[in-house]
Amino acid sequence: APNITSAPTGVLFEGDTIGSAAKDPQAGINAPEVKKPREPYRRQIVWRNVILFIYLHLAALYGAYLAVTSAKIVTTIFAIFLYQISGVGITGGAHRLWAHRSYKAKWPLRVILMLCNTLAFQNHIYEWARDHRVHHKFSETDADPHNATRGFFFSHVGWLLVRKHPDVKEKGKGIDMHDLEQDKIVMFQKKYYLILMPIVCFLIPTMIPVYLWNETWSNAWFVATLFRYTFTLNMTWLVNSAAHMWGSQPYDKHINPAENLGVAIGAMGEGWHNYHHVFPWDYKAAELGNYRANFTTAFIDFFARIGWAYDLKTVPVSMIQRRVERTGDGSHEVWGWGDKD
Ligand code: ST9
Ligand code: ZN
Ligand code: ZN
Repeated sequence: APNITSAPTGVLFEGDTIGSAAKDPQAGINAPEVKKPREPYRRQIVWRNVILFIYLHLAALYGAYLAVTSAKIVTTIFAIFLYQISGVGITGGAHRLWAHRSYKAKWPLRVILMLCNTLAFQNHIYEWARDHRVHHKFSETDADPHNATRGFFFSHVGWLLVRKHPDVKEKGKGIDMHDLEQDKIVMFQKKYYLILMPIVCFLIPTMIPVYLWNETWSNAWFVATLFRYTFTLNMTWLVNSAAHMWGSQPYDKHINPAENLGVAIGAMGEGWHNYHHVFPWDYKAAELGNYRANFTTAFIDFFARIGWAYDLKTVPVSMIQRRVERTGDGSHEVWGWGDKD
């Protein structure tokens, strides 16, 4: 007879279970289904990622050194330019357009954003947006992929070096992704990501300096490609780490995300993170529309002017005001209510 053990009560169970009936062909069809107690969460390091990220950061340091000692100035300018446009592929694309649907974009703009996004190599849009929706819905819990309550390192990069907490996958299942499944450009990128990403993020940025202005392969690889890529990654990660720890909370003092000017500058407008967690559907990802450290908003506004971006969503001032008064930490500038927007 199959050895059926009854699990102690009060333990968590795995959703789909491999009961003894499934494992043991001899088990009678009437054998009660046995649920296996879920293993307690144990951090599982992915060494491949640890090694790749160590290489990347050492190479980026070397790239920074080459940028000041031997690279042509145009190569450094090119690297900064790539940081900006790949940044927009994340902020204006994966984040504000696809993860939050805070505005709509016609297909030519979506193609541009998809290519800029591929240049940033932060996983394909579908995966990025799924993780990000889970991050907002289950913020600062085990289901949050970069749960900031696990510390600066984990929320910055550590979460990319270990297997995800089972809650991320479990709760993430409930996230509705059908809107992105309907977007042909997103699904195209997803399908061909392993071909597109190496070409757009690594190959072309290395070849352009060599063939267009006779840069050395080494300077092109370390400055325009690896330094630029690693720098952009870190600016992005600061939103998850620094902006979930340091700054003021004018809109909601009960949550960790904060208003952080430094992060806003480096992340092209994504450092106004207290506001963003309270009003995630605002296409500005910030209260003020005056481009204060918010290049992404200027970018979207430009495309709105030529009609490629439309249905830009914002929040009525009165709604912000009520929220500031109810849950803010008191740091909001009270003057100026009159001239918002
Ligand atoms: C990178 C991403 O850097 C950075 C994102 C930052 C986000 C910032 C947000 C802040 C706001 C915006 C600010 C923008 C600022 C920009 C400034 C620019 C200047 N839901 O992942 P797997 C399930 S990437 C539902 O393999 P493991 C699912 O079934 C850097 N389900 O888990 C999945 O299968 P499939 C480059 C989920 O094995 C299955 O689990 N990339 C969810 O635990 C397995 O998923 C890398 O380094 C979910 N959320 O591995 C790669 N998640 O996908 C790093 C999972 O087929 N990643 N499931 O449906 C990896 O190697 C692995 O993911 C892992 C975990 C080792 C971390
Ligand atoms: Zn956040
Ligand atoms: Zn967001």
